[in-house]
Amino acid sequence: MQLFQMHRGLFALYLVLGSLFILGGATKCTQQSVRKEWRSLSREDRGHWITAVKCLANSPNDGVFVSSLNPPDIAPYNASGSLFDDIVYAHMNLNHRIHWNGLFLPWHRWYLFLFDSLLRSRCGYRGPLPYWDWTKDAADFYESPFFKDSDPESGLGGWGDASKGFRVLDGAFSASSSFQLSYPFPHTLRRSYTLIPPLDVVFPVPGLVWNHTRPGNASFTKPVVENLIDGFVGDYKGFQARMEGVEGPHLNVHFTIGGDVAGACPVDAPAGCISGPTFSSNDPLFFLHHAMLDRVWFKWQKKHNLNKNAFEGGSVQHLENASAFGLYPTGGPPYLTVESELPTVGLSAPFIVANMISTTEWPLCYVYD
Ligand SMILES: *[C@@H]1O[C@H](CO)[C@@H](O)[C@H](O)[C@H]1NC(C)=O
Ligand SMILES: *[C@@H]1O[C@H](CO)[C@@H](O)[C@H](O)[C@H]1NC(C)=O
Ligand SMILES: *[C@@H]1O[C@H](CO)[C@@H](O)[C@H](O)[C@H]1NC(C)=O
Ligand SMILES: *[C@@H]1O[C@H](CO)[C@@H](O)[C@H](O)[C@H]1NC(C)=O
Ligand SMILES: [Cu+2]
Repeated sequence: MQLFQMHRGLFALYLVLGSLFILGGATKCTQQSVRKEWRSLSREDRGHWITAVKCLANSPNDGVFVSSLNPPDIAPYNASGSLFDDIVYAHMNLNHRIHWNGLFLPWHRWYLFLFDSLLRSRCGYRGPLPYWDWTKDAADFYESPFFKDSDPESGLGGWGDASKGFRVLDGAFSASSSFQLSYPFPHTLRRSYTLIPPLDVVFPVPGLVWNHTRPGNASFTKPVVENLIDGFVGDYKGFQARMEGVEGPHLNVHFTIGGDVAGACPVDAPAGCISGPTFSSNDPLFFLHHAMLDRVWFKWQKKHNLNKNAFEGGSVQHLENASAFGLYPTGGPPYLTVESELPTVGLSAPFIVANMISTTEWPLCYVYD
C-alpha cells in the first residue's frame, strides 16, 4: 500500500513536471535514437527486447489507470492485471477515440513512445526500438521465416495451433512461457493466419464495398508502401485514410495474422467476449507492426515540405454506414487541431497532437534507419 501511495505521489509530480515542460517548451532532445528493423537487431538485442516485454507482463500495474470512456463493448477493468495489461487496456478503453479519426497516427505514435519508455524505465531495455518491415514478408506471409523463429529467448514464435484454439506454442511468448494475458479474459497468445481477412466481420460498416477475393497481403507489398510515401502530397487525410482503410496495410496486417492482434475472440472464449480492434496490443507484434506504420508516416513527412507538419481530422468516428464512413474516413466534426489533447488514461504525462508531429523534437527524439 505504501509503495502504491508512493507511486501515486511520483506520478502526480511527473504530471506537473510534464505540463511545465510542455508549457515552458524548454526541453530539447539531447540525442536521436535510431529505430531498427527487427531482423537487423542482434540475437542478443532481440532477446533483451523480449525479456523486457515479458518483464512488463510480470510487473504489477501502477494503479494509475484512469478510464476515459467506458465503452460497453469491452471487458471490465481488471485491477489485478499487469503493467502490460494496463497498456493493453488503454487501447481497449480508447478504441472509439483513436481509430478512424484524426487521433489515429499521433495517438499510436504516443502509444509506442509510452511502451518503449516503460520497457526502458521499468525493465532495463537499452537496445533500439524495433519495427517490422512486413513488405519483406508479403509475398509469402504464411511461410515467411519471420514466423519461424522458435527460440525460447529471442524468437517471436509462429502461427497458433489450430487444434488448441490457435494458441502460439513456440517462441518466447508461447503458452508455456511466463507471457500470460488478462484481457478480455485470462489466456495465452493466439495467432490464426487468414489469407483473405473477412472485412465485413472484422470491420462491420454496413454497405462498405470490399473485394472478397483479394488477399490481405496485396495491401502491404513494397509498391503499396512506396505509393503511400510518395503520394498524397500535403493530403494528410488522404494519407491516413489509405493507410488505415480496407485496402491499406494497417487493417490487413492485423487481420492476416489473426488471433489476438486481430482482436478476435477464440471459439472457446467465455460468454461475453466481444471481438474488435480493442485488445490487439496483446500480441507484442502489435508494437512492431505499428512501429512500421509510424515509420511510413515518418517517411511521408520527410518526403515533402507540405507533408512535414500536415495534420487534420475529426474527433468522432463514423462507422455507422458506408456513406457516412466515405464522407468521414478520418472522423467527423468537431475537428481536431494540433492543440488537441491526446487521451493518455493516466499512463503518462498529458501530451497534445503537436508533441507527436516531429519525431526529432522533444519528447520523441528518434529517427528510423
Ligand atoms: C499473397 O500471398 C499468397 C499466398 O502466399 C501468394 O500466392 C500471393 O502471390 C501473395 N500476393 C502478393 C501480392 O505478394
Ligand atoms: C484478472 O487478471 C488476473 C491476472 O491475469 C487473473 O488471474 C484474474 O482471473 C482476472 N480476473 C478476471 C475477472 O478476469
Ligand atoms: C479483387 O481482387 C482480385 C485479386 O486480387 C483481383 O483480381 C480483382 O481484379 C479485384 N476486383 C476488383 C473489383 O477490384
Ligand atoms: C448513414 O448514416 C447517416 C449518419 O448517421 C444517416 O444520416 C444516413 O441516413 C445513413 N445512410 C444510410 C444509407 O443508411
Ligand atoms: Cu490501434
